[in-house]
Amino acid sequence: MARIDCQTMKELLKVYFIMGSTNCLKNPEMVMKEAIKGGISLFQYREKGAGCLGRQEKYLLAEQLQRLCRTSGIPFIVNDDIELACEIGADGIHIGQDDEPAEAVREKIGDKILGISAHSIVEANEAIRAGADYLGLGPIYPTSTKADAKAVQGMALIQELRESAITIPIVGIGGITPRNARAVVQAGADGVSVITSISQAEDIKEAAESLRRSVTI
Ligand code: 3NM
Repeated sequence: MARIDCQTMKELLKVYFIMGSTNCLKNPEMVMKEAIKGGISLFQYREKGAGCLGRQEKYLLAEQLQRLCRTSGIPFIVNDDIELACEIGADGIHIGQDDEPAEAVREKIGDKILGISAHSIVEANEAIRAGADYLGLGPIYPTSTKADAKAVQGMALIQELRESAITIPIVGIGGITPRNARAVVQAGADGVSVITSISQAEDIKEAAESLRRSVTI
């Protein structure tokens, strides 16, 4: 398997749904099925926060969600947990700045997709050097989903990166909804990453569809 190409990565980032058991008001598998029907393009399993699952249940849920993704051809990314990603044969891993150094992660995962969160041009360039396939930039808007989120940065970093001719695939994250998603793509992101606006939507399928429409510009 070769590294994912830039254009394919950009397409996958369009509606990037992230979720773990603590983000759901309904059964996670039900949420996932509806999100898939609504047209999500990529999925990240992120089991974090108060009340999150222990190791064994986490593995079980990961495998269940991965199965649903596989049947629909949606790549399955794991947040942080390299061991889990490798053990279940995930399609990729997403890491933050406080996780294991990106070069070491790239070594371990070979050609799997590597996503890295960045909050400045310096972090973005380091991530690119370390072998990132895409960057997650945020929080774009206020969010209460991530307890240790950095200061809201709006579109500034996305615009700064694009003006400095950085072409790596970029996804915006943090407080993104169908109503404010278009601005993120207009600023230069290839897509939007969301937790709450899909996982806790009254109509999950419609929320995903609506995000898809918003980012199609
Ligand atoms: N990372 P919601 S913000 C997981 O800024 C995550 O890097 C962020 O959740 C960052 O869509 C965030 O519910 C939470 O706002 C996104």
